Amino acid sequence: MKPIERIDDKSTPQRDAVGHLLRALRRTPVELERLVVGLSESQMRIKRSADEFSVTENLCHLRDIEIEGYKVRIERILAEDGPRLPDLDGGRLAAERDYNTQSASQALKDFEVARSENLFILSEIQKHQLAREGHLDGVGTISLERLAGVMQEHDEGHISELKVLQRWLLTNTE
Ligand code: NI
Repeated sequence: MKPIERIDDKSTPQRDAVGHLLRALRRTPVELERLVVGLSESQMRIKRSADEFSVTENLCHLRDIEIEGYKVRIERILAEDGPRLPDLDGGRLAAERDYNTQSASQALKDFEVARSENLFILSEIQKHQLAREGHLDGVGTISLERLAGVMQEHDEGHISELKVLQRWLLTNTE
């Protein structure tokens, strides 16, 4: 059966691409919840190796990047002309903030709130505002629309990592 899509008379190919992106961003919290179901708090803290994130570290990382990375970047691109946006070092934050001692379920809740706030802004702004740009360290000039693409790719990377980790935890630990 064909999925039912909302028909919008004013839709354009560009709007459709953005709509697709926003729907993907909206699915991430649901995917994450699905990936942690059945795992205990102690399983979620297990690291397969020193340089891989545990489930808890992944969730804390996604939360902080959403709040201190994407939320700040979206707001600054909208408020300033071509702001210079610093990169965030996820590995350093994980160590400094001792992610693995934090609550995974709280991190996921906080991520969900921040994600829905970001989606609210991205879905409410005018089409021309999606072309507004900032300069992201290590990436270069980036439009708001491209930033949403970067968010989606970042989600995708961590979801794939969590899928492998979840399978491994369910097979190798209790
Ligand atoms: Ni990351």
